[in-house]
Amino acid sequence: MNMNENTISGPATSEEAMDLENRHGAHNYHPLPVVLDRGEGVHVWDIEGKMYFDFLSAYSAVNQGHCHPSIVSAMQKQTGKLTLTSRAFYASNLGKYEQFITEFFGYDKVLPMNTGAEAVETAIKIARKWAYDVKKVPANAAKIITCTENFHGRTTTIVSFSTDNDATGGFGPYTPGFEVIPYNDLEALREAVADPNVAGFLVEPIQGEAGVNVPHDDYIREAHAICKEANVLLMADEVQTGIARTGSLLATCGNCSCSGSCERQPSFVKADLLILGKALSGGAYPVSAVLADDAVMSVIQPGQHGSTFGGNPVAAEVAIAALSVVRDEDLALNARTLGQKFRTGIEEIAKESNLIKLVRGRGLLNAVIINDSPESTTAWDLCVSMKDNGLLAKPTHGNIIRFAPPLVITETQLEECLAIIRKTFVEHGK
Ligand code: IF1
Repeated sequence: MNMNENTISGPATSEEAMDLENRHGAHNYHPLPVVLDRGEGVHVWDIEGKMYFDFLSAYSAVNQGHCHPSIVSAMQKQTGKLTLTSRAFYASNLGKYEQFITEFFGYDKVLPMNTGAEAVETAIKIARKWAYDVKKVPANAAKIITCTENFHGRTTTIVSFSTDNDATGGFGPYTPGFEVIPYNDLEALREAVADPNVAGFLVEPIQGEAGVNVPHDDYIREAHAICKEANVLLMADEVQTGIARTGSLLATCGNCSCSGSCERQPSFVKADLLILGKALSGGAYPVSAVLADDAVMSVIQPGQHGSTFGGNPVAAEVAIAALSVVRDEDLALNARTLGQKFRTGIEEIAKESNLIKLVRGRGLLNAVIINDSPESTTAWDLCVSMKDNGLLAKPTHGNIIRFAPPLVITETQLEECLAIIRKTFVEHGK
């Protein structure tokens, strides 16, 4: 390969691309054997030009569809003007973005970051600082309650409270100050927050990685009440469930500015710390954020937190465009309507295929539990067969397949996808 050329010619085939990744990349993933080269809306194409329906959406980062034209054009326009200033100086469009996103979700302030894990780490720091400065918890004694089967990212502090040995094993020593309680268990939460040193309760409104674990309808609302009673911050990790994925703007769904077409989720609450990422940029750029009202966010003073790229000019324009798409195309309504159709369609297929144990989810965040042991390769084999039939999905844990298409999917496309899933499962089950 001639390194003098200003562009390195890429691999000509999928095989070559997989070989290059295998030889030169860390082996921290086990991807499905498909090499994606282009994306548009709900479709992606591999190097050979084969088209697929994308039913992973980059783990709910591409809610607005691949390469949404208004997000791409906002990004292209800003990239040619000013990409990065650092926060050492003001930037002409950061305040505009901060006003847009805080009004969009109904909070006083936003702290802009880049990845979901960074936003979770930011929320942990804010909650701890609030505990010391406001709740008067003794120094270094603040505790944060989290849940079994949580997934909040992969930093060493975050994996310190993971209950998944793959995520946490071999990365000690672990960060102290976290207590794990069973998910969807209000009594356990009530007991845990009785400790006066508890700063916050960090929770996913629906556990994505755990296999789209949907708690009972009033879990988040009741949890919020318990936290309020105990002077504990509710820290909602909506990195995966937020931005219309579950059929409303937020799975916790506080006071937001969605067009009002979304029915209020049963757990209609406003988290004290709202953690966003992924689809905040429509998958075009790493953008994450933590939102809070002044009583909480004011504990952070200059020099106490930040990041080089946090709130950069490109992120600001991309996020405004991405959120505008969610509002203008009413993606929450589409997710709720077609999500119900998806679950009904899977239940119909389950009548013909003994491979389906159950389907669960909310909006267009769904998972199918496969009727085989978590140690079996059935879920993986089904995903490889669906790939051959033109639909990309991936198992989350062992025998659970997550289905999460871009929220711009149409009813006709959904029916086409259900036909592919049916064909694959019925053929596989023979
Ligand atoms: C991978 C999982 C999903 C998240 C929630 C924070 C983050 C995530 C609720 C961190 C990220 C991603 C990470 C990605 C795969 C994907 C994932 F399988 F890892 F667990 F979606 F379920 N909170 N989830 O889901 O955000 O730092 O990644 O921007 O690590 O392979 P991030």
